[in-house]
Amino acid sequence: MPGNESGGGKVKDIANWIDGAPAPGIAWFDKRTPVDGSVVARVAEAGQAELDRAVAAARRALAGPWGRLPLAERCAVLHKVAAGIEARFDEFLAAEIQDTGKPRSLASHIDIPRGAANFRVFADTVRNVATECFETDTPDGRGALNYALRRPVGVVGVISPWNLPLLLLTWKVAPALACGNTVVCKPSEETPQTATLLGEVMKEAGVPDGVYNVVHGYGPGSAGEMLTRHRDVDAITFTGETRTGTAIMKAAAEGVRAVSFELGGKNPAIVFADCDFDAAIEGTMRSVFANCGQVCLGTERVYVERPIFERFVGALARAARGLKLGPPEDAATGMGPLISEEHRRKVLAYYERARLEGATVVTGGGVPSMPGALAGGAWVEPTIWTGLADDSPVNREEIFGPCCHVAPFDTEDEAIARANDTEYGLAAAVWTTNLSRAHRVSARLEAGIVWVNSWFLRDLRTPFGGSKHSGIGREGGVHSLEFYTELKNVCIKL
Ligand code: NAD
Ligand code: 6OD
Repeated sequence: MPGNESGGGKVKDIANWIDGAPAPGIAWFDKRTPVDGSVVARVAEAGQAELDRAVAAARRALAGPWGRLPLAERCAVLHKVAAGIEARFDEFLAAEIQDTGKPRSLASHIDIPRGAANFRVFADTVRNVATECFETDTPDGRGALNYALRRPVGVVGVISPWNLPLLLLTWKVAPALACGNTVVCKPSEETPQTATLLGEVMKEAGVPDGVYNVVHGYGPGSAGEMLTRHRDVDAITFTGETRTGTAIMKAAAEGVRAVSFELGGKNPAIVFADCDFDAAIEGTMRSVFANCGQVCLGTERVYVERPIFERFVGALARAARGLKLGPPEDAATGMGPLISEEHRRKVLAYYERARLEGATVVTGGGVPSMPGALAGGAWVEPTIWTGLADDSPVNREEIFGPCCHVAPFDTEDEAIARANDTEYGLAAAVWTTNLSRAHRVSARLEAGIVWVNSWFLRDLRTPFGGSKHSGIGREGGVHSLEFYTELKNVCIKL
């Protein structure tokens, strides 16, 4: 990406957030917006000293003000955090849009509202969960009571990616805090802004200093890796690539720290001939192209029952060609750029690979011609292929771009077998009007979530996570408590 400087706008300084205040780092790194490649912020990179300070502050707050706050008050403060995000909605929106380049319509309907919703849901969840109690027989006949108490795990390291920055950060921070933990967060280097802004909101809402800390920087050899190796961090929750999860798991093994992982996917959509055709096209458009294809739940593999295959491919391609690429603020924009020039190189390598393997490029396959300053951005064309083998890397590896391969199938068994033939197991979409088939297929798909006649329809009380290489554990609703609390058994002899 050309080295535009600021694109005429003001370059902000984004600090770490440690012990309730902005904190400098050991160096500054540039954040460029993928819309036109211009520098929009200088970000303070945390070193070991900043990390030590953040972890120490989190440890103090755990034993002190946060740990001693009654549950009802803790939950009330988290409701204030949700209200605080809403009060500064436009600032969060502007920061998220600048960091990611995503359309305003998307960020204002999903990313920022979910930031607030995550705090409300988990504040309410922890207040309404009971633990078990057993009446135990004893030889003297007086008996005993065995009951369980939930206690916070301690200082939690939160490492988050760039695709839905505030949504995915708060999806971890909210349950962690609701359960009484304190956190040190390492947001993606690509999307630093909203994490620091959230620090200000925490302070305004009355969250004690040290409960929420942010260290900025990169992964290996930088703040990310330092956080995973820090001996005073009790547990690590991570969303990102499977390869990164493997590295983090190795680091967490030192010190026997628990991990919760939400990792990559290569998710299938299965479209049966009995589907509501228009709904399937609309849903598949979203599951392939929303957020420029940078959603872990996106369906890069689409299997369509043969009788409607040609019609489906034609309709999907027409809709994809109708997507307007443009700046985030433009109401007509249907798709923004990829997150960075580096990520564009990765996605374009798959576009080239598909071409070399002889795919039929139904639409897209390249770089669009963008006007003016936008030419410096990380744009790619929405792309649809047919004709590749199931074992092509294009069909096996997560591309994380606005693209899918569409293949015909003949039987239900075949569709399920091909959908499951992947090392990942995060999500799947099924399009059918046959209720029995919907149940049957959902039960057999190897995925953490199966959407039938929908996609990314979320209820935050449900278990969320991936099987196989797509993750470890489940978060969401009461399931988050399984990671963010330790159960303690108390046995009282009567
Ligand atoms: P990434 O793994 O490259 O980075 C995620 C975070 O980890 C960043 O903050 C990064 O700085 C940090 N990091 C990188 N290497 C590290 C290391 N060795 N030690 C500690 N921290 C390290 O992922 P990304 O490119 O930011 O995000 C895209 C990926 O995330 C995709 O694979 C996508 O499928 C996945 N994802 C999964 C879910 C889910 O719920 N399963 C949700 C969103 C994204
Ligand atoms: O909706 C959620 O809670 C969630 N974790 C979504 C993940 C999206 C992945 O890109």
